[in-house]
Amino acid sequence: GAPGGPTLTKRRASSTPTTGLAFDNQMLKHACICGNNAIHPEHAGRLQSIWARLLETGLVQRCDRLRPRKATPQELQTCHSEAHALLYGTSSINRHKMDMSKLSTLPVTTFVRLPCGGIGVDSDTTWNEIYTAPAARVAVGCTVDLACRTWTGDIRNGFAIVRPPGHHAEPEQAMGFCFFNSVAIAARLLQTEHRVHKILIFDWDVHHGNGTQQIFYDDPRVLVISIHRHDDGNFFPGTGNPDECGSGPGMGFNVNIAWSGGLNPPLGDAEYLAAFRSVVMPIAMEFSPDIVLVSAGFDAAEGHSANLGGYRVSPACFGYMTRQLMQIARGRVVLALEGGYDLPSICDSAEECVRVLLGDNPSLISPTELARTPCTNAVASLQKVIGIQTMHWHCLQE
Ligand code: 6DK
Ligand code: ZN
Repeated sequence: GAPGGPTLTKRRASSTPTTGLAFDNQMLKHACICGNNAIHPEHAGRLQSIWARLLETGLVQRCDRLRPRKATPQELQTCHSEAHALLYGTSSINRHKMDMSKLSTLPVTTFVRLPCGGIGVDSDTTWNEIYTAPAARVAVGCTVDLACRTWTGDIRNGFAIVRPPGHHAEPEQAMGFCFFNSVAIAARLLQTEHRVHKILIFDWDVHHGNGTQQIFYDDPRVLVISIHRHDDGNFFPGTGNPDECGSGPGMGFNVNIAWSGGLNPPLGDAEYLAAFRSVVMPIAMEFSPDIVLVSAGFDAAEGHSANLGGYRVSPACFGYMTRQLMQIARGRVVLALEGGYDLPSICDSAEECVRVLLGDNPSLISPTELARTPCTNAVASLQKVIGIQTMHWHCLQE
């Protein structure tokens, strides 16, 4: 059961649980010291504009806002090494308190000086000496609390409006704007603190969630399904081939829907709807999870340049995917923001997802997209993943 105490900042008079939202200003302070948003697309304006949209549309007022908190070192260490948790969970101003001997176990991770004048793990993953560590820990804490409160029934479902993102973060590797894998940590804590048996992690960010895949690769209790632009390994991070399907007891519990064929044509709703109908929903329903966690990046949305996505998934389609996932696990669905860089587009998509979580009627997918035949490359990608997964899932047979 839920531990007592006033964890929800605003308790509703009605006893019906509603959608939980998590957001905190601490996550806005993580920024490269160069201050140039044009070269660092994962910037605070993303969260600011989404939150402003949810406020001005009256959606925040209809939700329960969780009190944000920083994840503890113990929580971070459910998916990361002690050295990794210590290095990225500590501001440089608090370094003197850190046990440096722990860091010697970390393989060659040092910060580099970037051409822009800032500091980073790599040129994508910038590090602010003061503000990155608390921001990354708040992002994890928000995601964990929404997942646990959804599980206990305090809230019906939830959306963590967080940054920095997490799905590229591996046990000992920060990369691709990510330091800690928030969604993976939430899943591990559901397993250990709440004895949740079966968890589905669905990742619709346009980039493959390599960190999440790696963390649960041999675990049959966490089904990881990622749908991403792959282009035969030529799109970041390069992993996520459909033949990566799990190992040992986890064999068949990792599903990669990997689009290839570049941007001719750019993929859109028709392809994502086909993936949902033929792969995602059949496998998800056969697995029958107790809860669904979504790595909800919006960079497959229209408005993203070729290097950051190049696809044109509509806000209505993100709402549709959310609604579909609410059909399983008794509606226990928690979204956590990952990527998404075109501000108008990510605001539209996030707004639509919150409306669907609240139970409002979803926007209609355009009739053209509904009628369109998925492009040849996409059909081939779906056939490939079905061919590989068919031995693991009855629903895919014949
Ligand atoms: N770098 C993510 O969206 C992160 O999956 C994607 C990271 C892409 C790294 C390679 C890349 C650029 C591009 C343009 C300008 C600067 C750097 F983790 C998520 F945020 F979710 O395209
Ligand atoms: Zn992404």
